Amino acid sequence: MAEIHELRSRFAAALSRMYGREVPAYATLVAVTEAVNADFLAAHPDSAEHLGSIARVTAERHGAIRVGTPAEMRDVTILFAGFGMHPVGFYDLREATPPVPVVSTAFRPIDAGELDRNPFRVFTSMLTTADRRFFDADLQRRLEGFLTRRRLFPDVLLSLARRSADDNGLGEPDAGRFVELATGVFELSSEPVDGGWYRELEQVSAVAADIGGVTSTHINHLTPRVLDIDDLYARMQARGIAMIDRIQGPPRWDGPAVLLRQTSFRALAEPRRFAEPDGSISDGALRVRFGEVEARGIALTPAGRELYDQLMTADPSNANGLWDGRFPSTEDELEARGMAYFTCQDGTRRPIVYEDFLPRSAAGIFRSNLDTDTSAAAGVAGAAYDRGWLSQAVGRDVHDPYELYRQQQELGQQRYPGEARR
Ligand code: OOG
Ligand code: NI
Repeated sequence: MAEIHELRSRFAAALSRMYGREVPAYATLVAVTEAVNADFLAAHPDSAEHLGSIARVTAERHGAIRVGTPAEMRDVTILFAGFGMHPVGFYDLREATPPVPVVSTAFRPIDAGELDRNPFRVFTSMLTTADRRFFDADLQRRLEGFLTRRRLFPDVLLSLARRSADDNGLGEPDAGRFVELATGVFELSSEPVDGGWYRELEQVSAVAADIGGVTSTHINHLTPRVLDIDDLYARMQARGIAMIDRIQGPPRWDGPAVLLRQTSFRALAEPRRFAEPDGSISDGALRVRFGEVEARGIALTPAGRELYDQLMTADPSNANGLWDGRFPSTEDELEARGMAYFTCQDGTRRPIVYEDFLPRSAAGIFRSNLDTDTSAAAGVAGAAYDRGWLSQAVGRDVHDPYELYRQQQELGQQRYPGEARR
């Protein structure tokens, strides 16, 4: 019997192997990440594992996929539940500048033990086809028609996933079959792309073409975790790999690592065949897949997050030094001001790692494989999507991340009474 966490580890490892084969720059990224982590561990043996064991950090990955409809989102929910990954958080990337016409959630383990065993997560976005600021009624109808006709996940895969979720794992050979089928659905298809349809969508929105212009989905990046992202960024550039122009998230500073810092390399053009309106097949290229790397810090409470958001608006790279003096510069101060979550382990205070994403960074990362931005029509009402709507759509409660961190903190305090606070 392979338990659910073992299935999740095998799934993450299989995706990483597949992606390394297909996107060589990703294999380089993983190799450089491992080198940076080894050097960091050697230089800081006492603190390197403060935010997670080196074993966890080495295996840690997140991926991203994009789907087109609530029904596809529901199937994704069933599939990932089979790996012990559940929807957490709601991200509305339509609010970013420039906007991205999707709403998103992250599928991940939700309890501390499962996160420790393997924290694999997948950022999952759904195209907002009903939003008139991006899609007129005719295009909405044709897009939804196209999307309803495709099937991303075979029934046999979804029934294995249901069984795994019910029984907390699968016996062999079903376990192997489940991991193999699940990995296969996220492989890039070699089917010719309908050129006319793809280009029509691209005119309106490159994201719409990426999602709704093809009959399958694919993993569009995988992200290893690094202990020093500034060092990683410099080493990748030194190897001649074109990175996006900055590291997203909190600025580099001497205080505690909070939330999430991320950066990526741009997607490279990959050969793709196109079926043309006259029936011919032509050779072309699409820039679909990229690589990303991230450094994770402490999870902030709503109060901490509010201060973080204020500072990010006022002084995103700490160029004016606004962070110094205003944002807590030690874990003691974070705890005293109620701005971050902590738990207790063997009688000592341990920070709770941020397991989620940041909408502003996500919108920036999203554009790593898009050549053009989408603009929202002015003076047109948008479609309402929120966490409640998404819960309805997927038939499952989409968890509130703050609630999960708070529970994790309380559990720690119960296990080590009186030692949660120093
Ligand atoms: C998702 C981008 C968001 C992150 O790490 O913030 C993301 C996408 O490009 O589909 O993965
Ligand atoms: Ni990502």
